[in-house]
Amino acid sequence: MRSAFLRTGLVLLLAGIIFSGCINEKKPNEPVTASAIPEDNKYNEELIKVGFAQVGHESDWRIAATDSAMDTFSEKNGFELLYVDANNDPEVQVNAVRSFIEQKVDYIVIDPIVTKGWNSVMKEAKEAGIPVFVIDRMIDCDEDLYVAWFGSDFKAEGEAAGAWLEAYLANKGRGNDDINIAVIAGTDGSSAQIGRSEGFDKYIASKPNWNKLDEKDGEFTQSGGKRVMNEYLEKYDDIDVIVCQNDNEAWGAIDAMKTAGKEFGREGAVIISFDAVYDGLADVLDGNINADFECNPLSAPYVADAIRKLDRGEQITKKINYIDEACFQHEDNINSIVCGRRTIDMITVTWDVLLERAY
Ligand code: GYE
Repeated sequence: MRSAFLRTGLVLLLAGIIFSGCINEKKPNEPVTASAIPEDNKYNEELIKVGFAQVGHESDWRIAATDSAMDTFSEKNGFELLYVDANNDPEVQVNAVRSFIEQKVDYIVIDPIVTKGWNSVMKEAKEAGIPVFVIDRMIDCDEDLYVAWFGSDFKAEGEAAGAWLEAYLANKGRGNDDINIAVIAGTDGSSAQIGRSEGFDKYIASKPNWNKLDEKDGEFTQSGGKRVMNEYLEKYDDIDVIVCQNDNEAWGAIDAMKTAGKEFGREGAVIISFDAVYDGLADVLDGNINADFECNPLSAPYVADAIRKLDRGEQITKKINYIDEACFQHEDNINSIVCGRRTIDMITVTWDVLLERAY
């Protein structure tokens, strides 16, 4: 968290501190039972036992997603939550799912760090008769091994960023200039990285005057973003656009630019970001980030609804479920962008927009 705007977002700040306090207190890989109910408590038997294998705690987006899951799968909502923070380690995450199977949970929820490596454990869950839900990042396994997925269309986010950049540069009279683009990617092999890169690369491929200098993994963290940006500043003299695949990486890139005395955002190199968390949008309002493409972290309530349906014996018919998202800009100069068959309104960030932010 880095913006001065936080001072005004007191409620959010307090919530964040309380929450991140909770997260930091436990060891990353240790399974945690969210509801402290004694084993022999009769009420416990009526709770729906859910095991959630979370990616880690790498970003503000992730903290918001975990917060939402803790809130949703709470005892007061009728759940007992077994929670594992995999600390960005795919092996830990697969083992967490195995431990949920051993503990005979009623349902498993996975936010897969990377798309690959899931078939065996997913088959084990199926054989044990435990329904699995996938959220946020996508999984690469046989579709009948999970009930449904809820999350964002990452490729569409990348395409929206490309369409915005095209419109923005045209608006500035730079539509035919040579444009050097450096990308700070998210965790290599995660569907969020794969989709955002694919979507944006489509635009790069269609513009002969856009040149992608580099794309390196910043692991979706502020420190990763800073490290990669420092490498780019050493290597390339002329960077026109920096694409950061999440807000934390954008903050890291901004740190590196400031230290190097380089201008960015409204004053210099265009900065594009994804997630649009509260602090990210505060930087859009400030003009440090030029445009931010939302990714909604609040998918847990959709899973809870689906679990309740299954519990009542109803069917879940829709396998792939996309959550709606918006696109934000600093300058009030682009009304809408066209992406394939979609027309998307650009929202210019104001104080009102910022204060309405749920995460
Ligand atoms: O963009 C990033 C997080 O999977 C969409 O993971 C998510 C990404 C999000 O750490 O901030």
